[in-house]
Amino acid sequence: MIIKHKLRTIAAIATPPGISGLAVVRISGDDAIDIISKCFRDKSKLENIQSHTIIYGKIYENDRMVDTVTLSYFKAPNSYTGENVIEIACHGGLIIVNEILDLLYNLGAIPAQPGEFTKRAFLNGKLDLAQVEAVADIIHAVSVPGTRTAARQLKGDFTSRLQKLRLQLLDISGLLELELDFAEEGVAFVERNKIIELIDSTIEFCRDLYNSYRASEVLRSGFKVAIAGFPNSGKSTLFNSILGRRRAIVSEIAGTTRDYIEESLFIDGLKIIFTDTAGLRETEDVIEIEGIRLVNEILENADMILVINDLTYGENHSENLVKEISEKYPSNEILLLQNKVDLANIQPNSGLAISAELGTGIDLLKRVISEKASKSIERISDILINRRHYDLLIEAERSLNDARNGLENGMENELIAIDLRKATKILGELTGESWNEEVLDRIFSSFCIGK
Ligand SMILES: Nc1nc2c(ncn2[C@@H]2O[C@H](COP(=O)(O)OP(=O)(O)OP(=O)(O)O)[C@@H](O)[C@H]2O)c(=O)[nH]1
Ligand SMILES: [Mg+2]
Repeated sequence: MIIKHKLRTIAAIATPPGISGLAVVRISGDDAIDIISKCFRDKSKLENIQSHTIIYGKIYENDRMVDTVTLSYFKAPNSYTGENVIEIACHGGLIIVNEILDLLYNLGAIPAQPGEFTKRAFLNGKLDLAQVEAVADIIHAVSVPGTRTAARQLKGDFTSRLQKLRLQLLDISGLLELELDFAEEGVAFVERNKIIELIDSTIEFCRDLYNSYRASEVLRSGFKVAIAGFPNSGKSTLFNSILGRRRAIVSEIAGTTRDYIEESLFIDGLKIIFTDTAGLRETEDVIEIEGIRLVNEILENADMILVINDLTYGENHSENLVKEISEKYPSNEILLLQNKVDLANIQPNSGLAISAELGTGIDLLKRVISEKASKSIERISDILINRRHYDLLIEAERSLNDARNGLENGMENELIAIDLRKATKILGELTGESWNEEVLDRIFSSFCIGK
């Protein structure tokens, strides 16, 4: 049950700073109309304003006209936040929009915190938590499919699906508890195999979702490709060749790259993040040691690792390195690249032959990467799973398994019902049926001001 909070009226700029045709200042709260009426000339228009209409007028600071604006009015509860909301569309740029905002503060509004408009929408029951997270994902989206998934999530289909499962679990817990009252008569209100069926389908629901975590991360932030290999194998040359510009320093001195360099490209609508790393070797150089330590972190977080072999030393020169990396990061896609094919007099049997220097094989490599990236998002369902969801789903699965084992081992109804109710509560946290301030703070800290 969400308690309606009485909160002060907030204001913020909702558009990005900089030169633009228009900018929007948003104000939300009980006093929105009152505050605007103190600086908007054409009072009669404002007094008669209808919800979901736009009026044109002028904003004044005392007797000085600040700007000509349009006001869009959304009367509570039919607004984004569920409160009275006015959006002031003024001229863009840095000066006017800030003057209007300062004016609103002087007249009684307070600065909105990051995501506070959306937080109020949640507190007023306009959006559930999964929808709130979808809003953040839409704003930060780096891929077309990611935006589409977030838009589906915003529509609320996921919430309805989840809600249905939760209600079924709650019904069953209720029936199991009811059976206790009739224990002496030995009445069973619900068949055991029906309960197991429902538990199994809920477990599958959880698994499907948490298995799409990696795909969701790719849609949310990009497909990460790390370039690794021995020093001088041509990693930085390849990095530059993929980007089509000279971004990293290339030299014939082994150990040129120390710190890692990250750049991204959009290939077929997906953001691909490439990272050039320090060459892997035994070294005494402290900076290089630190660079190599970072390589491990990068490889661990990568979706795909390109291991570059210098073909002039033979095609099996990096064999042990590939083996070591595959064993260390078994879930990562690993691709061996045989570089410097222009210098070597051999056509390798393993890996993809390229010349980072001359650009040979780079288009094919990009195609392979793009295919792997597309494949990695196949598992996506109707919600972008984030770390919070992932942890909750694992926890819910655990409780459901406990309930399932309990049923199979003839455990008492009461204990099974406890596990089922626990799973229901955890699943409820996904959409915010149950929530606490700490969870909300964490979610909204990633929002921008004005949203
Ligand atoms: N002929 C030829 N030379 C290449 C090719 N790729 C890289 N090189 C040369 O190999 C040397 C090393 O290249 P880098 O790209 O700096 O190698 P790296 O793997 O980044 O090296 P570190 O940063 O030291 O680990 C440079 O002199 C490059 O010009 C290639 O495909 N063909
Ligand atoms: Mg380098």
